[in-house]
Amino acid sequence: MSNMSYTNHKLKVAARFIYKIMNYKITIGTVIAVVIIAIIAAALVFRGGAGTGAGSAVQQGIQTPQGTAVAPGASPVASSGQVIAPSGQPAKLDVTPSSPQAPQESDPVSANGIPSSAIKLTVTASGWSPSSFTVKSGAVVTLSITSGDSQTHIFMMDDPSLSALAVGVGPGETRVITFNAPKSGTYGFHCDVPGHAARGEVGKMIVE
Ligand SMILES: [Cu+2]
Repeated sequence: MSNMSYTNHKLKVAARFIYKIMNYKITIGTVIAVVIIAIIAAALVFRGGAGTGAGSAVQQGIQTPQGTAVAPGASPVASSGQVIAPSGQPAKLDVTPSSPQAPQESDPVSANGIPSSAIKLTVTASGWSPSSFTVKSGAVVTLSITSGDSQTHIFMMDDPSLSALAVGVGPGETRVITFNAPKSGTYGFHCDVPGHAARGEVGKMIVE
């Protein structure tokens, strides 16, 4: 073996070795890339479930054994159109808010997580907007309550027969509540934070 061919041979071995290493690196790189893509995909799916997907979940509704809820934490509506309380029974409106017999307020929802079916009420120190809304007796009603300023507000119906319909929101927060509208009549509501109703945070629900 001449010196030249020996060097050639060494180069070939080295080239083969580098090729193998590169191949190996490509393989590792590919695996890492696949893992990273999988993690990103999983994160997107997870975020979708909690955030943007809540929007699509709202469109489709959140399926529960009792029925479909418009937002996480809100009471589901059975196929019969009856809002179901955590007790498993039809939600009652003359009970303590958030009690097992009451329709439940949702977890905070993002602006684009507000169900399209909701009647959207915003409250600030200037009052409720809108300050009145109309629904049909027995109909499934979803109210979204938004604090439009840097204060905490509490939506509450005036009439004790609707005591369960209370929703508290922190500054800038939105929550929803779904219930079956009571018998026809005009029902006042107010903000239950001391002093807020007196400064004009009042409105009315008209049930036809
Ligand atoms: Cu208030």
